[in-house]
Amino acid sequence: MALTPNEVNQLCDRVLAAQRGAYAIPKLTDDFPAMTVDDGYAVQAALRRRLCAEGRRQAGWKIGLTSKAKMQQMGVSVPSIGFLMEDTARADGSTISTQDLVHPRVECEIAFFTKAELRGPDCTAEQVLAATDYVVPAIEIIDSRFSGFKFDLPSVIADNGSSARFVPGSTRHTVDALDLRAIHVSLEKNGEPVVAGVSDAVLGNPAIAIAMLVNLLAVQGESLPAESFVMSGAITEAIPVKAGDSIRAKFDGMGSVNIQFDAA
Ligand code: OOG
Ligand code: MG
Repeated sequence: MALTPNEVNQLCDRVLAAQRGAYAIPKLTDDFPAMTVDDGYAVQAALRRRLCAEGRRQAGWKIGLTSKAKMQQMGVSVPSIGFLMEDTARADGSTISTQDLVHPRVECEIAFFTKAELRGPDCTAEQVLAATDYVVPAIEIIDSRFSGFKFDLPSVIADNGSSARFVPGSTRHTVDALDLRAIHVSLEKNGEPVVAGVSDAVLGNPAIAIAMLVNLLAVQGESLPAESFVMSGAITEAIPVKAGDSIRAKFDGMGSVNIQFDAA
């Protein structure tokens, strides 16, 4: 670790202010070039403690940068995890405000809801599948707080993996009813197809990404509690959106998720 506890708190304040004020800031490593991935997780943990101390509740976790398309888009080569708060969930079919976001992007993911605790450091995809109650198609709205959506790994981890909003789809599926490696997804913006992919883009199988998340949590001395909602990472690159856009994410055999964006 390169940051002092004081600096960790200072960066937590900086990120939280940018999240709440919906403004972009320079990536944190511009001021703290020696900052490490562990420092990023220390800032993220401070952020989570701060929100929980305000009485907000955590819904689960997310892992990101798990597909080649995303790693190439963001110039980062290692997956990262972040937390999801209940008050950032939005319903399928809802209208989402862009006014409290900086430069939002949307991405298609498979989300898992767990029925048993999962614990690293040796969690496997098989254990994940056994502990999964159901999976749903989902949209994640990411919104880096960094100027130009440009960052490095320590900075994006401190910014909670660009987490902004998440939209679980309404159709639940048990894992034995699906081949999680072969879900074709396509994203339409304002009725036009913009990007498509197959779920094996996420580390070969999104269940492997969840196992990796559990193992990364273990490094922080934590387990994944039962009844966690977990996003397994974008299948394709993320697509920028603005007020007035409508988005439909279609997951073959799983259903679709629809949202619109509004200035109000
Ligand atoms: C980091 C978050 C990546 C995913 O699913 O890959 C992510 C970013 O690209 O801003 O959520
Ligand atoms: Mg994501």
